[in-house]
Amino acid sequence: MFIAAAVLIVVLLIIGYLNRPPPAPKHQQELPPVPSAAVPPRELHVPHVQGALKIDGELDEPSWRSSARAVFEKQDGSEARPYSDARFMWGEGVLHVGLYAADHDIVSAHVPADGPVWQGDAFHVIFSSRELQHSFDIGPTGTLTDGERHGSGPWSYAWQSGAKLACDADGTIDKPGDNDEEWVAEMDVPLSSLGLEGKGGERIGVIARRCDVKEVGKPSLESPCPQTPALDLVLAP
Ligand SMILES: [Ca+2]
Ligand SMILES: [Ca+2]
Ligand SMILES: [Ca+2]
Repeated sequence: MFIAAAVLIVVLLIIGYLNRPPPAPKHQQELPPVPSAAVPPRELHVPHVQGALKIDGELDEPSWRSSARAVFEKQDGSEARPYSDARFMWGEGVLHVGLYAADHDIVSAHVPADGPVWQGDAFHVIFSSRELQHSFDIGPTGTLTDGERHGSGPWSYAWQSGAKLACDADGTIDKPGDNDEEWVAEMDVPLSSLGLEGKGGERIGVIARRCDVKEVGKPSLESPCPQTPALDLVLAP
């Protein structure tokens, strides 16, 4: 009788182990802190794009010069080194996002879209509106992992934003010791995927982090990763 009960307990423990929830992705555990009410998000007016953009990872269209810009900071509020910034424009139902990362040693995670791209060098951009968050994790080879979550629930990477992304690197990705320069992401996010209609005066919260690793899967060189202030994007009329 005792042996049968012991066997039953072991079987139940094994079933419980096999059915355990998967571990939370690394970046879910390291999400930027939700800004406290004492620090209101910084309002950033997002201008309308002038002329067409070629989504090629080069922010060389003249319109990018007048985009809204936020510089990444260390935890003490000083400008992060290596330098990185996030740029925003909008128009024709799309939010244009430019991400610039100075980087001497560019490392990619070698994962497919919607994989753990944050194991390599990556940007993590999180848009928030009420109880809904949308994340865009971007690696230097142009891999996008986009996800959605309700409140503080789990991220669903089955969610597809329909964003168009291109990255460009000045340097050699995954070849250390040859002094790379920078990598840049240029992305068009459909405003409808963020719950916006694409009208002047609409707002959405955003915060972006940039993590710089020396090797795939290793912790970021700077912890916590530099990030922009919490921003409240306002679409200019
Ligand atoms: Ca371009
Ligand atoms: Ca996805
Ligand atoms: Ca290199």
